[in-house]
Amino acid sequence: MSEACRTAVALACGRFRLALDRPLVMGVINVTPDSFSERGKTASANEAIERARRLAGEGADILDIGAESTRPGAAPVSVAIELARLVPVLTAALELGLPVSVDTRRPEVMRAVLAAGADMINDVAGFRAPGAIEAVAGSAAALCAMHMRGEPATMQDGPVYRDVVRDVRDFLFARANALYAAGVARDRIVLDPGIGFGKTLEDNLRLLRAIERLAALGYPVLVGVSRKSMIGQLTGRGVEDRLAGSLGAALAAVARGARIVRVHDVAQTRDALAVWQAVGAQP
Ligand code: HH2
Repeated sequence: MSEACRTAVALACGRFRLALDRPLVMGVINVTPDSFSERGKTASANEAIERARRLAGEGADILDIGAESTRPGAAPVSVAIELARLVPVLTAALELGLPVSVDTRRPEVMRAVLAAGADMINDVAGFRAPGAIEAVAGSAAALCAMHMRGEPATMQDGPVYRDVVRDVRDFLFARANALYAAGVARDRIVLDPGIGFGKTLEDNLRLLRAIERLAALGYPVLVGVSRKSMIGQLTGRGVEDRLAGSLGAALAAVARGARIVRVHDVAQTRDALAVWQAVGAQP
């Protein structure tokens, strides 16, 4: 496959085909007791289902349900716990009439949630676990392959790159090729530079500035920067107070070519994008 600039026009996403002619908003639903963005708050299944309904009402284009915290230093959970947390929320979310993604690194979990009807698998490890590609290839789900250096427990221990943009782009291109070689149609693949996953503030900024180079691989680029520590570093704000900074980051990412933004604040992000697009659409 060449690196020719093909522009992705639609994403095949399980039961749905999503047009990519405007930026899409993916709403985050954590079913974890230790998510970095909502630390200290326990998200029970009922609370997560309530949140899924609210984000659907706010206009989310995709819901992304995760049951394993990937915050720096987070400990892994067992497959059984991950599935027990995920399945009730997934089952309810699938009734809402929009695509539902599951954020997981585990092939066993991927198989189970695909059997339960998930429309998308979002893997922060880029489908590198043994058996991950086999678990997803035969489905109709969209697949988001994210770049992460190392493991969540250690990823922030002195990240070093030769050239962060080139390293991340080469990694994502290799993951897309591995998926394609396993029979995954190109219009099911999404790539994500993994903001905050084993990267310094400068690395994150370089990657955001280079989204166009990543998009030139021919796949839609997803960016998740909502409430992350990068926003805290740039604004001096705590996690609860990063909405404005997150909106700035989402607009900057979309302006550079991101097609999907993964956010906690769906209504506010949609408003910001609506205004930005209206201005941008004028000659
Ligand atoms: N970031 C997080 C989790 N999953 N998936 C993709 N594709 N891109 C991201 O940037 C990304 C992701 C971390 O954010 P959050 O879900 O808010 O925190 P936690 O993993 O601690 O629940």
